[in-house]
Amino acid sequence: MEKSGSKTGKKSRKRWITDWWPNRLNLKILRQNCPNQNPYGEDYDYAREVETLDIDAVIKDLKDIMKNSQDWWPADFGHYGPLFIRLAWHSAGSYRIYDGRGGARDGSIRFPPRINWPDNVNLDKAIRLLWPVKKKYGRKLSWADLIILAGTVALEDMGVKILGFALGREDVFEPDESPDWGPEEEMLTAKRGEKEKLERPYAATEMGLIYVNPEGPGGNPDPAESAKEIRTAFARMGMNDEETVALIAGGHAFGKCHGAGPAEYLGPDPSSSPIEMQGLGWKYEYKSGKGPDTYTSGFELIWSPTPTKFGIQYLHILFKYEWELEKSPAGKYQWVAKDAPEIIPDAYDPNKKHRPRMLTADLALRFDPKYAEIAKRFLENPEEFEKAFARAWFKLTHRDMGPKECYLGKYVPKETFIWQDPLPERDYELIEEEDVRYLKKRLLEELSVKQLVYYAWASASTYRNSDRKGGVNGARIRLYPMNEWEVNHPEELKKVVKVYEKIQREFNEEQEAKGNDKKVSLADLIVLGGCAAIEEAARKAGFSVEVPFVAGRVDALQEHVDAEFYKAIEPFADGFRNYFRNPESIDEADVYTTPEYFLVDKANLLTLTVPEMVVLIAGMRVLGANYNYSDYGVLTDKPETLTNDFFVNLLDMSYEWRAADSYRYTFEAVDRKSGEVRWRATRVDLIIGHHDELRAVAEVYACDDAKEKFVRDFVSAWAKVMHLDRFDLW
Ligand code: HEB
Repeated sequence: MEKSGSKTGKKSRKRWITDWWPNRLNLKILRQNCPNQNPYGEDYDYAREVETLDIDAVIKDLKDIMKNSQDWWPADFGHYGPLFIRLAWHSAGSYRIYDGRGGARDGSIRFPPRINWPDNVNLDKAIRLLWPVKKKYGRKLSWADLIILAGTVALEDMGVKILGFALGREDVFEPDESPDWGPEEEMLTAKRGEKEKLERPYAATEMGLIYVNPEGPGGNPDPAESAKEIRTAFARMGMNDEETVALIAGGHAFGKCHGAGPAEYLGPDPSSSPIEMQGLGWKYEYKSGKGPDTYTSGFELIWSPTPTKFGIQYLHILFKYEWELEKSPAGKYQWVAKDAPEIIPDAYDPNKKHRPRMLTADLALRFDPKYAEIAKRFLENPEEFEKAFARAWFKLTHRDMGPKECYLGKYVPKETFIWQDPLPERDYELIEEEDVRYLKKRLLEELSVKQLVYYAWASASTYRNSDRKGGVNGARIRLYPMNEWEVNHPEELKKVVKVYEKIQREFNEEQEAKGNDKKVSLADLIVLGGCAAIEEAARKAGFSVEVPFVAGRVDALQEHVDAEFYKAIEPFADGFRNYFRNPESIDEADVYTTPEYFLVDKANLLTLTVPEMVVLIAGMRVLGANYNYSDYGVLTDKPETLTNDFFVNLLDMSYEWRAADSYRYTFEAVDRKSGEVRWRATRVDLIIGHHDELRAVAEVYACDDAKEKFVRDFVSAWAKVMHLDRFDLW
């Protein structure tokens, strides 16, 4: 057998299971970053470690290294600040609101695919320049925090009055494979035509970019068209026009673009570079290949006469001159200011001066009427501009960290932002054991098991660990826009909420009458309803269990809800409730469009393991908590009873399953003997019998000795989901 890279020069590559069966549902995303793979060990607690960090010492060290140019990668203008800002921005800027993935919180810009993206050329150098700082602070300072801190300190060092900074981003030790970044076979696909452009859910407009092509859409230097792309890309990042203009104009106040020579001298990305490069990539074999001879993006330009000092020079120049299309030494379209004097310094030669230059994407801020209006306002009001930039930068770099409770360190800003999912402060006593018992009884008197389970799940399962947003706390489900989400049965929801509110009111009034300061929140009540229903359903199955419950949730008001955000993320699939909005879109040849793919995707966002996912599906089905309370997958004759019937009947060979619609979304089980239709189910149900690994789990729970195990495991998986957003309990 030939080994890869053998002396004959012939390369044979191993084939992986995903190569042979590309449409096999991949469960690997539920098994990532296992605690035993963390070299710091299983009881490493980053939050505790970073609390003891001397952040002022780190800031001082950062300011020193920023101005200490290294021969192996010299600093333009003697300052690494602009490079560090670009690093932080590219670390944070891959975040997309759609699923909360990407972003800076886990430091995964250090790993493929992100480190290899064409957009991230030479950020490997930026990370290496930070190594001495990382080395000095070790376990107390994650790369993820260090990268964002470096960019933020750079801004401050170059004159921006920043808003603050929060620590608390814990590193991963393997790349997160859950974000679907788009097809990874080819980068910069827009060149192949309109159709190839990345669609939702992807944040970028082209593969390999974190936002847009700087040269213009697909390399076409049209500023107005570029503006459209920027608007789309930044909206997917959750940024409005004002934030977008502030970020670009603020960011490009600094630094330069690098494209000193032709692209063909540029070596491969870090992962494809030879072993002696030790993780660095993009070796540039043109002249010295560094300093004045650097190739990063292939553009060669400097925006501002003061590239290491914050200000409105960029905006001033943008509007002052007419712009002429030219090509960079690397042959890329860029713009030069017509009839402008040479007012721009050189990055290395004090005797050299340049004319101002811009990217097509920069001119978008002038040639798009909406952007132009904002940009001019900023130009005329420099203080407003600085404030808007600082706010947008803070949001950009913190929005994937979750609520303020997750922020650590002494520089956390006092101000609260709507995108942090703020909650009011609790100013009453918590309910106690006897209240819990009483309230559970009340809930069961007024609502059915399936209703209680449905709405507890509907509330809690909005949580996504990617950006720690959503969850049951705040009882936002009763507020706009979640109260209008199709998956929440808006009409039914209204009625159910009234019942919860009635029970809440009665209880709280009674407490007040007794002179107690005790209250129950709607959010706690919703969770308690789930507990009561599951305990009741387990009792009916012959098991006595208590579903773990920790009181302490509060109720948000409408003003606490980031309505625009929650409107944008309305789910179109929730396999746990057998909900899938567009069966027509199912393409079995492309696993990424199937309901079962989105089931695993959601399980990942809920931090579930494979067994937890499987056991939850089975439990939710027998409890009847389906969308529209349909009977899909309710493979039991005793609904609302917590039996392992789902597994038993799914694996029962007396039935034969057949597709029941042309989309192959729903199926029927026919009794092999009588020919009668016995059950109905969806792809999400059947995948559990089809997929080898899921079936292996299902077999465990279908066994005669697993009835109680099923109940216990369901209860603990359920309780986990109900408490995912309880950052106060960490
Ligand atoms: Fe930027 C740079 C593009 C946004 C910041 N940028 C750069 C470059 C390019 C770009 C091409 C060059 C690179 C090299 O080196 O060559 N951007 C861009 C675009 C956009 C942006 C297209 C969208 C529209 N930026 C941005 C933002 C920020 C920034 C938002 C922040 C905030 N950048 C930046 C900086 C720099 C850049 C700082 C510089 C770097 C150096 O100097 O190194």
